[in-house]
Amino acid sequence: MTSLNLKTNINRLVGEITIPGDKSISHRSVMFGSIAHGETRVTNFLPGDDCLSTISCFRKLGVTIEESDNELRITGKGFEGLTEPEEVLDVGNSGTTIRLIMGILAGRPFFSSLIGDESIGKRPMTRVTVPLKKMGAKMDGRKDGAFTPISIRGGRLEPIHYELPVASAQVKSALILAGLQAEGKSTIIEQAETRDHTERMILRFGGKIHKENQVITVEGGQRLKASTIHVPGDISSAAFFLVAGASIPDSEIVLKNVGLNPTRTGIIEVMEKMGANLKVVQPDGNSFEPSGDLIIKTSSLKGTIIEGELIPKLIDEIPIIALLATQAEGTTIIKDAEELKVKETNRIDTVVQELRKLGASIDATDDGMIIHGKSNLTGGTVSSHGDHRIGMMLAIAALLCTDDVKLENAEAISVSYPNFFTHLNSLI
Ligand code: SPQ
Repeated sequence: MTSLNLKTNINRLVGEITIPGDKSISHRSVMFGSIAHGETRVTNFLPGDDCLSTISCFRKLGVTIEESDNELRITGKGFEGLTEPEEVLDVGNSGTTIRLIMGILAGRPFFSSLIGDESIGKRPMTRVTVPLKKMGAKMDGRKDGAFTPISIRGGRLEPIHYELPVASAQVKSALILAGLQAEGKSTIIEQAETRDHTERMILRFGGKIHKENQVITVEGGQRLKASTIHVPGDISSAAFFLVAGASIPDSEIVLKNVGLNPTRTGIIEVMEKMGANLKVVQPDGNSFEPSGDLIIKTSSLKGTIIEGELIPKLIDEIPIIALLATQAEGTTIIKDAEELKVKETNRIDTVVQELRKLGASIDATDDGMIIHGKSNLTGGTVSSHGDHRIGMMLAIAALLCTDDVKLENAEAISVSYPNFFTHLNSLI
């Protein structure tokens, strides 16, 4: 457990950062590279702990993955090239790895078992195991299949017609990956649009998938072909610097190479509504995943309401948006976000608990939080609770604090942003 004394009382942040690769797209590039035929090359892959767990799982499934400084080379032999693992597959802290890999393993004619860390052991898996079992996979786990360890004996799959009970890109993706192996056409209906990186990957790897009004259809038995993937920067990582730049006086930060997939840009929408001085420059809408640069300057902010269909488009940014709201005039209400309770931590509780320690006026509700601004933040000892996004939010909060701040469990940050502190220090 690493404790860090954080930088506090910062009165200016200036500079340029190239945002590291998107975590969701990095995971999927390894998965699709592994189930496609031929050599896939991936540049700007995120070397965070979560994505390294995905590489390790696919190596145990018999896939050759070579890493050099700037590139991953994955030799895929199709779904049928995956082989029975001799060891347990350890997903570490990564919900994306475990839920998506279940969709792949459900259709493979062999036995596999999945474990993860303490946090993964508390995250619900029934949302994936129930529909996959309906398709014909044999799966089990602790508490009737709800929690890790999970065992899978995959095989022949029936297609599924399924209305997702939660707005979750991970559940949707697991069913699409199983649907690609089923005998016939599967239909998956989303209740709210969630990140669509899996759908975009299928097209990039030469496959077909159809989407209309949140109804997705995918045919089984498609042969995917290797591709080249350039992973754009992660908007969820950029979010920490957007909030820092908007809240700290005399600041101007340029964030290069940020993914601007419209299913992920909810934070831009909210910050604009709050009055942020934020510009999107040089957007490249032609790549399979759009990207561009962002410029954020010190802003005079006002409170807002964040709810409904916007929530899945900024779900991972809510901890840092809560901090932003402490620096806005008036009240901010976040609702319809009960999914926060089943992330790496219960992010409603951890955000409220830790920001209160620093002097914020914030209350938890059943499905979100209410924040009263503008607060002067003081100091204290805070903890990431092992959650990377809580750790980074607290490091940005410290910049605004007048007294000393110590962060416990700081090592969690390497899950999604290993060089976070190098980038932050370069702006001070
Ligand atoms: O992978 P993991 O641990 O679930 O990561 C998180 C995060 O904050 O990085 C959530 F805790 O992001 C999820 C996100 O919340 C990544 C993801 C994806 O890549 O498909 C989808 C979202 O989860 P969900 O449950 O809504 O599908």
